[in-house]
Amino acid sequence: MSLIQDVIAKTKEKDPAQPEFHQAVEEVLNTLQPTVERHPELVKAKIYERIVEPDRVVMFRVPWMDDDGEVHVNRGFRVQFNNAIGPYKGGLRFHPSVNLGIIKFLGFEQIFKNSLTTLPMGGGKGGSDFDPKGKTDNEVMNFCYAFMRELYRHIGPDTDVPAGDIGVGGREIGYLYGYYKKILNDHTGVLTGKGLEYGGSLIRPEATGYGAVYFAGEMLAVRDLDLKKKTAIVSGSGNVAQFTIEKLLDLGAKPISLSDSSGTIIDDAGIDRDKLQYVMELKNIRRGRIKEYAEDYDVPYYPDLSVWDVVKKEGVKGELAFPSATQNEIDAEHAQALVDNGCICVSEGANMPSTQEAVDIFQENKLLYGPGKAANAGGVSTSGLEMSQNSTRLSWSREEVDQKLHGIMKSIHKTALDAAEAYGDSGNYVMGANVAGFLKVAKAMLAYGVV
Ligand code: NDP
Ligand code: 2IT
Repeated sequence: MSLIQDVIAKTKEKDPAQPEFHQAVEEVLNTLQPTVERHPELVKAKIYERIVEPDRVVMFRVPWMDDDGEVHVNRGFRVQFNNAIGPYKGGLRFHPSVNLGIIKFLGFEQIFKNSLTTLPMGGGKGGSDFDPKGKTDNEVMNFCYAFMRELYRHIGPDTDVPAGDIGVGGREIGYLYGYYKKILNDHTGVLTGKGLEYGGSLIRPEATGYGAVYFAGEMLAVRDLDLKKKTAIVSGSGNVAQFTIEKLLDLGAKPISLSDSSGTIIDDAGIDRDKLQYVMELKNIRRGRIKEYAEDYDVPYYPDLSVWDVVKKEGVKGELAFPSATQNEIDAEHAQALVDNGCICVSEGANMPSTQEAVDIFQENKLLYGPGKAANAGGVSTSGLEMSQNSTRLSWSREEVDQKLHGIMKSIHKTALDAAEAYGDSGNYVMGANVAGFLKVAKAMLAYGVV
């Protein structure tokens, strides 16, 4: 058995109940064979065996009380995966589906994503199986305080800097940061995605969605194409989906879809700025369901179907796809439907939204396919810029941050393309992103010796 296959097999054997983590490890390692051949020093130092093992896993009990005085117990996680090139960095996800395997997959992906950003950040991820849906602000606050009551001892501005992910946005970061500051009496850059009044960065809320669109623009430019007048299929309706739509509108594309875990809307006339404003109010303030969009704008609503189910069922056409909800939302049949309906470019706002079979179909059909760890790296990149501003106690203008974000996305695109070329699979962004992200971390690990 080859080294790579051996590491994959052992990873599965050790933690058999972590399918998402296995999928992420397989996806990365299966592209790293050329590095095994060219870098015997990495093989000798057992870097491949070491990189799939987190530096540290923290799991904890989170007891909290709801508004009726009932006690609940959730589980909290922080996986500090690798800090070879900088402090652990990565989001917190609050969603009922969260378990150790999901946090490990996200933390593992984050190592390579953060390496690609050009900024000094290691990989980590955390979260809880807490479901913020249907909870009052007071209950969310109680939960965030209870979560931070344990997490605070494991993080720090030079140790580990969490941020948002699914179910963790500005409101949650405010409560988490407020409690950290209270108990430590430190006003420091320990979380990113903070409000502007207390150390946040302009453009951080926008960054993941904007970045995914910038990345699509870079991929299209390779074939002398651009975003103008292209129809874009977007999934989700949260932070990433909203700002993907905003940047698509800025650059002249036509977004036509949105979803949440209850269903999907398709708006053939296009989601314009007024409708986007409505969605932001609906989702961020009223915390309502996307079904209301269909009722208020008289467009079709598909209950219990994902955007990609609807693409398959109704033959929805669009040149661009921006999966921006969750992992494994696009399977092989969805991918084939996208190809059949004229899709030429997929830029992943979500983490691992396409199954391996779906990725194979995109690549066999020569789509421009930007994997999440490259395409959605704008979010964590801007978190890195927030850390820099906090360290220097300065804040940069919107234009400055946006320009840096755009520059980083261009650099990630070029780095991935160059590595794909150099390691023998020209145009393969998956392989290029994995190889480039891996080599930087691997060389740092090598420099430290066996530690
Ligand atoms: P939000 O919580 O703001 O929004 C998530 C959206 O996806 C909601 O519309 C939600 O619907 C939907 N969704 C979540 N889980 C599921 C599910 N299991 N099935 C169907 N729909 C689901 O999260 P974000 O927009 O921040 O995150 C979206 C994706 O982007 C995630 O994969 C995340 O890891 C990734 N990402 C986020 C970054 C960030 O900076 N926020 C950075 C890089 C990647 P509902 O409201 O019904 O739950
Ligand atoms: O998946 C991700 O990159 C994020 N959720 C953002 C992490 C961060 O630290 O900003």
